[in-house]
Amino acid sequence: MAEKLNDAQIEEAINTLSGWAKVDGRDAIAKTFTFKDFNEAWGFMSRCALAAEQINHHPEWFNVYKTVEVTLSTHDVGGLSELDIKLAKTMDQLAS
Ligand code: H2B
Repeated sequence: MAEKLNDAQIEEAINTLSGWAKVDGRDAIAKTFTFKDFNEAWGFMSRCALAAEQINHHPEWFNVYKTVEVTLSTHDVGGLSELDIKLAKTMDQLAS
């Protein structure tokens, strides 16, 4: 079972990420990815879905045309865990 990160750990983890920010009023992080078109956005989502399945940790996301709004949180612990940080890094790699 993943362990819930405390505030100091969250702060430290966010500093290792690019473009991710804490969500107001919730233990979660979010980032909006913008692509050239729907094809690229969907390709990104497909690659992320496979990566998410591999680590059994899944994003909350919302897609409109070429933008993908992603929120990461660990539902099992009611907050953020290392799994969110790991998935955020993987998504950044898959977007570039
Ligand atoms: N994804 C996320 N984001 N948080 C979780 O707590 C979580 C998950 N738990 N994917 C996993 C699946 C769990 O529900 C299953 C039973 O392993």
